[in-house]
This record gives sequence, C-alpha cells and structure tokens, in this order.
Amino acid sequence: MNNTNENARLDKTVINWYPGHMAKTKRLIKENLDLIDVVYEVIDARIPKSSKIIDIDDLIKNKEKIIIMTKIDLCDKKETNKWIKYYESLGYHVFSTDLEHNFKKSELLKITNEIIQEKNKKRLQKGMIKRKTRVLIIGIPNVGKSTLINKLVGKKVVNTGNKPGITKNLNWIRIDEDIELLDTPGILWPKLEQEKEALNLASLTAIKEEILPIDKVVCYILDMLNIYYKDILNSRYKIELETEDPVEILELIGKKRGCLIKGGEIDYQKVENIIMNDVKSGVISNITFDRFDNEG
Ligand SMILES: Nc1nc2c(ncn2[C@@H]2O[C@H](COP(=O)(O)OP(=O)(O)OP(=O)(O)O)[C@@H](O)[C@H]2O)c(=O)[nH]1
Ligand SMILES: [Mg+2]
Repeated sequence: MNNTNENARLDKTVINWYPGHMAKTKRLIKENLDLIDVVYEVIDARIPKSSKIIDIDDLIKNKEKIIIMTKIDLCDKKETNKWIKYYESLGYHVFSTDLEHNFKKSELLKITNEIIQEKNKKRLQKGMIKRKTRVLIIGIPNVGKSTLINKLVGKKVVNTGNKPGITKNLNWIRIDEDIELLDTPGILWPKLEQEKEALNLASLTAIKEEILPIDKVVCYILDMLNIYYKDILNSRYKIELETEDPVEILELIGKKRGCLIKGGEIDYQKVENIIMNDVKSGVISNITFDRFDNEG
C-alpha cells in the first residue's frame, strides 16, 4: 500500500538549523505577549501539519489565534481542505489565502475585528478604554509572514524573499488607525529529527538549502510525487516509468535532461538542483505533503 512504501523509505534525518535569532525571537515573543490581542499563526498549505510550530500554544498561551494558511495556489486543494476542516473542528479560525495573487484583506480584517470587538466589549464592561489592536505574526521560516504584512499595509514595508531566514528582527508595523502588527523571524526547533516533518520542511523551502542533505530530500520529493502525484511527475519530466525506486527516477530524469558528466554518467547534483528548484519556484504545484489519512 502507498503509505507503507512512503514510510519504509524514511530513515533518520537530523537537521540542525537554529540560528541565534530564532532563540531570541522566542524570548522576545514571550516578553511582548502581554501587549498582544490576536495571533496570526502562518502555515504553508502544502504542509499544514509540518509547518506548525510544535510548541506554539505554550508560547502564545491562551491568546486568540487565526491560522493563516498561505500558498494555497501551490497546494493540492482536496488534501489541504481536509486539514482546514480539521483545524476548524478544533475551534480555530482558518483563513486560507494566495498572498501572491488573490489576498482578500477585508475578509481577514473582518475575522480579526470580530475577535477584537468581543475583547473590547469586555474591556468596556470593566471600565477600561478601547485600545489599538496589536497582532503578532508567528510561523516557521519562509511561509509568507512578511508578505502578509506588506499586503495588509498595501506597500513594501518589510523585506521578503524566497528563502528562509529573511526577517531577522521583530518589527512593529502600523496597518491603520486601529491595528499594529508585530512581524517576527521564522522559528524552527533546535533539532529537527521527526523524519517525516523534517523532510517535509526541507522539501518545501522552510529550511536553509545550504545545510540540507539534498540527495535525501530530493529522493523524498520524488518518492512523494511517485506515490501521490504520478501525473505531475510524468508530465513535468516526460517520464513513463513503473518503479518505486526514487534513485531510478532521478537517473531517468537526469538522462532526459541531459545531466551527464564525462563517460555518460549521471550528474546527480545537477538533476537534484533541477528538482529542488522546480519545487521551490512553484513550477511543481498542486501538491500537499502532509497526508491527513496517514495521521490517524
Ligand atoms: N505562490 C505563493 N508564494 C507566496 C505566498 N506567500 C508568500 N509567498 C512567497 O514566499 C516567499 C517567502 O515569503 P516571506 O514573506 O519572505 O516569508 P517569511 O515567513 O516572512 O520568511 P522569514 O522572514 O524567512 O521567516 C516569498 O518568495 C513570497 O513571495 C503565496 O500565498 N503564494
Ligand atoms: Mg519575514
């Protein structure tokens, strides 16, 4: 069965990437928490489970939270919808979005204001005055936290980029008269060793490429495509191959793309880069690597 194949191929991958700014971010978030009214927890629609910060609820305590699922344009909607329903069934507000092409600012502000109105009502009852709404944006690297801020402000106020670790400091940004947002650097955990989650994060751009075991990550990507998205694999690389071995698939793609070194041997590094870049740039899309069915 599919799931068995997938699991059988996973062996231990330990990835260490925990720069100082991540530890500092966690500390500063804790220190600023009293100021915060609402938390936007940003996750990637292609990995709706792996891209959640493991101890997020310890970190933000009982703050009201909206889960913002970005990159919906790149995900497999059928699979991701199962996760949306699941998170909603747990009582969370879920706002799914394509920040690049179709961000509905008024919808997000409407959900945010509904939460805030409740809070303000309570403040007024206690005889306190209404105050500015302060929103904390939190998430793993490269999910679109800073892009979201720019979209909310309507112009580029913070740096963004298609590689993890762009934001290095906490920044307060004013959205309008009533709302201020705190942009934060992406956070991971000190040691990533839950193999599947680590490989999902590595495959879908949350981990710095320079420190990845690229060969292993690419084999994992090919494996996932072969198991769940054979059509995408075949149409992108024009291969028709009945095999479960990702190395055979890699070699075939290498031959098709002319990635050869002297003597006709496959230039593995070159093929691996092609595949990583296809995923990173979104050329390979309509994929969701966290499978809801596997989790139960
Ligand atoms: N296709 C697509 N790309 C997106 C979406 N949201 C963000 N991106 C892209 O994802 C990349 C990362 O965006 P950032 O906003 O820099 O991510 P971040 O979470 O602030 O990352 P760090 O600061 O490194 O933690 C950028 O290249 C964005 O253009 C989306 O909904 N769809
Ligand atoms: Mg950022």
